[in-house]
Amino acid sequence: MKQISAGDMRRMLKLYFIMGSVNCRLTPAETLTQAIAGGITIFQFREKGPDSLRGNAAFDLARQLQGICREHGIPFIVNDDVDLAIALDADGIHVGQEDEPAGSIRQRLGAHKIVGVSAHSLAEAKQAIADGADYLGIGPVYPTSSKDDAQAVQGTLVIEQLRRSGLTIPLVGIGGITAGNVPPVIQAGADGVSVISAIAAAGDIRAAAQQLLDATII
Ligand code: TZP
Ligand code: MG
Repeated sequence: MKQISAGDMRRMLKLYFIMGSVNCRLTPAETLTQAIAGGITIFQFREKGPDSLRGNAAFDLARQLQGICREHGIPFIVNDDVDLAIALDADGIHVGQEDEPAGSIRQRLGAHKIVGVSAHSLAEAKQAIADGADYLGIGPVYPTSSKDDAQAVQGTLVIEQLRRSGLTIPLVGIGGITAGNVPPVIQAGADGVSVISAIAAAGDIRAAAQQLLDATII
């Protein structure tokens, strides 16, 4: 099977929902179901933090959420854990700079799985592309309380810099994104936005996702 096309990847990245059990107000399954009803286009399972599930409990939750994604044709991506992605036959993996390098992940997963990489500079972006990444996550664009070890807030500067440098790889902005601050991220050159709290912690999850998706159309 061949690598996903940039066009398909771009369409998938429009509204990228990320969460784990610690991010949810409702159950993760209910949260994901409502987010899908609201129009998310891809999902990442990110079970992280001091109170997160471990071992079998994390695996069982991942499998449950993958099942929901499959029912609705939503790509299911695993954060960090390549072994979990392989065990579940997930659609792909997302890694940061401190995780297994994308090149070795690509070799382990094969061409047809989605590989996403977090990048914070032009140099990191170029390296990820050379390693075979399908898309990049760029941020934090705005202040976020969902990631303890987040790097400095960068606004839309790095996204603009990557596009000005001629990089055409699909990319999403991440960090503190809400329906109200989406437009500058897309105008800077992102193909979509990636959010945790704006959906997972929303009072009306479905409406929140709908508003975010609408905001990406500029
Ligand atoms: N990477 C950079 S910022 C961030 C991650 C995982 C957290 C995004 O969460 P939120 O709640 O959308 O700011
Ligand atoms: Mg990571």
